[in-house]
Amino acid sequence: MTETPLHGVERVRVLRELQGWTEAKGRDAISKTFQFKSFNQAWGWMSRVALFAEKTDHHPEWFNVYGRVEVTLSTHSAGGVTEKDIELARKMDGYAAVLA
Ligand code: H2B
Repeated sequence: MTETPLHGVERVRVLRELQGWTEAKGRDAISKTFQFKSFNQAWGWMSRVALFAEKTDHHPEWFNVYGRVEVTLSTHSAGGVTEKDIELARKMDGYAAVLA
């Protein structure tokens, strides 16, 4: 998997394929706010994501309040958004879809 930051047409295309992900404000990253029905559901989802993040050695920045989880993804070592972030975003969406 390449660590080249995605820009331009390629970046627009991958963002469009994802659901609800937008450009983060003020930095080179993507963001999404997930809303779950309870803290229990949010934490369960975060646990699944955490195991995937450890396995792939690629970790989210996130902020949780009860059922809400605000997520920002970027590849720190690359200074931007790479395929690794897109892979993690897809995984997050997939795990959330199971709970919806
Ligand atoms: N996560 C993210 N989002 N970006 C990174 O550059 C990164 C990471 N680097 N997780 C990894 C861990 C690195 O710090 C370790 C040492 O491999």
